[in-house]
Amino acid sequence: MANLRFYMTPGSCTTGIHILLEECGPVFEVYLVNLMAGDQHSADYRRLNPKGTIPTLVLEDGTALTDFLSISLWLAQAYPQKSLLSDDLITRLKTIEVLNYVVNTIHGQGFTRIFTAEKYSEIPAEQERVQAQGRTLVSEYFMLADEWLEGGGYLFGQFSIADAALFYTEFWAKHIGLPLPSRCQEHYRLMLTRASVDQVMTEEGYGKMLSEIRR
Ligand SMILES: N[C@@H](CCC(=O)N[C@@H](CS)C(=O)NCC(=O)O)C(=O)O
Repeated sequence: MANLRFYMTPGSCTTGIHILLEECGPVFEVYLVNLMAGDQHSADYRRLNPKGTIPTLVLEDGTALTDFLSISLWLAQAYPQKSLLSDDLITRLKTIEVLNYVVNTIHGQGFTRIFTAEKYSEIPAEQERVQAQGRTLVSEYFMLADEWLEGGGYLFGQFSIADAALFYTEFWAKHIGLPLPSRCQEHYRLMLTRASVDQVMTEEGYGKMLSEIRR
């Protein structure tokens, strides 16, 4: 049977899926997608993922899953012993709600403005405004995540697919010097204590920075 094939870019949203893959432990092959070079637009990649986005996970039977939600739900189902998603229906649904918010709102509405302002305007002065708006939005969006972390620790008592998603956005905030609200900061630190996160950050080239990024 073929291995899983994981299409990723270090330091991108695929970091969250990379963490979940390490938590689950399957053998998988890594394919680096160089976004700056435009690999995501190549004909070969578009055949797998017509949206031209990462992550993509190709399953053993050749099925390509092409977004964070579907891949993380597949991993949670395929490795039930890892308890990445609660057995309780309402907690499951709430986990999916939060994950969706992180990926589509914090990332999709907020960070996308900061990292890809050129998609919003071709005019440099306007791009600066779009980035500033992105920073304001991300700060607002994190306030809601901070409320969800009221009890401290992980979002839903134990580590879940939503924590992996929240982590990559927290890492981005730290990376661009955007202050995290206190509970998100604690959640970020907690995530950095996990062996899978340590391994992934090292493999993705942030090993030398680990002491710095723990702050
Ligand atoms: N909703 C998508 C978002 C994925 C996404 O936007 N990924 C970014 C990288 S973090 C990307 O592929 N960008 C490609 C581009 O900007 O051309 C998902 O859940 O996977």
